[in-house]
Amino acid sequence: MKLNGSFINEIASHFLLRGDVVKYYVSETGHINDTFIVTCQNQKKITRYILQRVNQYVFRQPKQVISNICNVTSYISDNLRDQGIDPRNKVMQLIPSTDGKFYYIDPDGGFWRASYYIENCTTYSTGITPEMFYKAGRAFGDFQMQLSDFPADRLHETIPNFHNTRSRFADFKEALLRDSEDRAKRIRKDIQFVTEREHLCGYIYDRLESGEFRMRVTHNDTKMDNILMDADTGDALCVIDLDTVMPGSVLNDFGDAIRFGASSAAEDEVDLSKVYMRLDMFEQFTKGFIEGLDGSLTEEEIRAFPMGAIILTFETGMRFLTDYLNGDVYFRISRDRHNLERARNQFKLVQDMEGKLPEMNAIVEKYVSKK
Ligand code: GN1
Ligand code: MG
Repeated sequence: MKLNGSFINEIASHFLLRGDVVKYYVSETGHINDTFIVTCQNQKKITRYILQRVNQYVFRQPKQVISNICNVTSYISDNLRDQGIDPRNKVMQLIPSTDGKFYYIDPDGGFWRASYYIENCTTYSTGITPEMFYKAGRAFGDFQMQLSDFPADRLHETIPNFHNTRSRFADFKEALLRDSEDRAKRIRKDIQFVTEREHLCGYIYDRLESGEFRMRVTHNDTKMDNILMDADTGDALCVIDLDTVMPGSVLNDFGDAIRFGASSAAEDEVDLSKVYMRLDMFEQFTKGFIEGLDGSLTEEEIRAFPMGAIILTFETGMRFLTDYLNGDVYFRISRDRHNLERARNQFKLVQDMEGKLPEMNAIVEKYVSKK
């Protein structure tokens, strides 16, 4: 079905929104779900909302995603209220549907949800300053802290083995073996880059299994554009995109944030001479993240931050390459070789981080004693 104005109106009418839709636009950030920012008017009052169609190829059990979000957001909101803090604008809030659920399934089977749009905020993919990145570190650290006592058994695993790098490697090998689009012959070097690094794949999971790293409740998608920053003060207000909140290692959140935010270039920059990791950004995020986690990190976890950054970047590059081999079925692309370009960009970053490992280690060592 075509997603035109009247269709969006129809979807909106199934949620308890104030007023009628007067306009909407499509948000281009995010590679997975379809996102619409809709403006509603009730007499003179204007309210904006986010309508999202959940990608059901990626999220096979979308109701479980909704259940996780409701659990997590109400838990954090209650805690904030207990501390005398108003949770509005600090925690994302789903809006009920007219039949008392938090989702609506359209006649084509499309799975929709609605939430408030937090006004006067900006998200950043590029142009991030070290100061902003420090604030993002605090916000992601703080987010994890707020969930430190959350009963993990109440969470569904919305995407099984999401950050299990070993299982991501197995997916890559399977895609390579199938080579359904006959693309492998063009990317021998990229394939070699991945296979040479198979030994990295167990780094985080082995330590989680042995108990060396604590199993925590983590966000798992800590891209900089998943934080709303106050447009006036630049303060980090609210962590969004809670679709993948699941048990995991602290390194998932640390590493993914560095992969995206400490890179000198966008995730799909094709001029690889522009792609490297900025140590000043690495340091600022590390500082903020450790402060946000407020003494709950172990020395082993902090010392593993640099490897976490390398592994999460490697894993993401491998996921892009896997999707390229599979014919671009997972990540949304806007040009033919987009996933291949993204993969090469991530591999360039991995290489650069490998070279900067001693400097990264020296930075985290400074903070081990301050934790
Ligand atoms: C996807 O939806 P978005 O763009 O925030 C992906 C992340 C990747 C990221 C790479 C559910 O996140 O895991 O790191 O793209 N989300 C899912 O940009 O797979
Ligand atoms: Mg996401």
